[in-house]
Amino acid sequence: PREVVVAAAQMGPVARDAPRAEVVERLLSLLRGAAHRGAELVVFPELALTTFFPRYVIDDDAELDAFFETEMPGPETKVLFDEAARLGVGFQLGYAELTPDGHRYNTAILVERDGRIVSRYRKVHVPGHADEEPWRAFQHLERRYFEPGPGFEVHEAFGGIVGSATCNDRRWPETYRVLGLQGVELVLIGYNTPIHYAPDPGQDRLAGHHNTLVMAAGAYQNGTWVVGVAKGGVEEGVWSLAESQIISPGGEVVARATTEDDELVLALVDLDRCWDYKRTVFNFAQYRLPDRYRLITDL
Ligand code: CDT
Repeated sequence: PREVVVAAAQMGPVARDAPRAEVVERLLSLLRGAAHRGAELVVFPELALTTFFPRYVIDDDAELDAFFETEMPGPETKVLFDEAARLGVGFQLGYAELTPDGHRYNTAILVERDGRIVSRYRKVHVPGHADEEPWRAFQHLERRYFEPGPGFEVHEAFGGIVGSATCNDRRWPETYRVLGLQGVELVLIGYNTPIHYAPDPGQDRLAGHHNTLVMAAGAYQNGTWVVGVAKGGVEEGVWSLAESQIISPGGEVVARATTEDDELVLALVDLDRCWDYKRTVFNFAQYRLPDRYRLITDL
């Protein structure tokens, strides 16, 4: 079997003024713990290096830029790349990316066990709002700070076919289906999900339910493993969902976090199990009828 031990490296809160070096130290500790337990791939959350800064209105460019990385690895993150390569462990890391030509993305980079950068995914579904909305208890200004990325790609890595998605992407069936159509076997998803949803607080009590619901559906309907990794807990007064989890192609949660802190959630992921579904009930070539789906397949 094509087996890979995967660790979801959940993080607790990161303070607004936390120095990068201190956060990287936490990532190193998770990385070493995961390697010690046999992990070959460690998945860190969305925007793992900083607090979830879209909750703030930031007008000062220098202040905003301090939350962004202009190179990866950069001076503060190189130690993580070096240690991972030394341990022979790959990883996915979410961070805010500022490109040389001034574009800003909510990005996740995938790094192989030998330190090679496999892919750089830029979040497609950018949620929230662009202008300050003072009636909210806290802001969700991702649409002020990030452009949508170009789309979903898969890559051969860790002995299988791997794709990435970020937070809000996981709520959209198109995310998994576009990856599924490229044969994805392992989808890696970091998230920061405030439990309070200001436009409709009635949804708050369902935050955990929706998290598992969408990832399990995406896994099953496309015959793929899904790894969901939170930055959770109460960060600068805002409570975010933890509940990191690893979900099989049958849609079952096989491992799940039990805290809202830095915590490793490990599973032995058998990539061959994807084909139980990909060659039967979800054999796309045999059963999909795209011409009946015109409304979603034609722009
Ligand atoms: N980071 C991120 O994308 N968070 C959103 C918050 C809610 S907007 C519906 C999420 O989908 O979890």
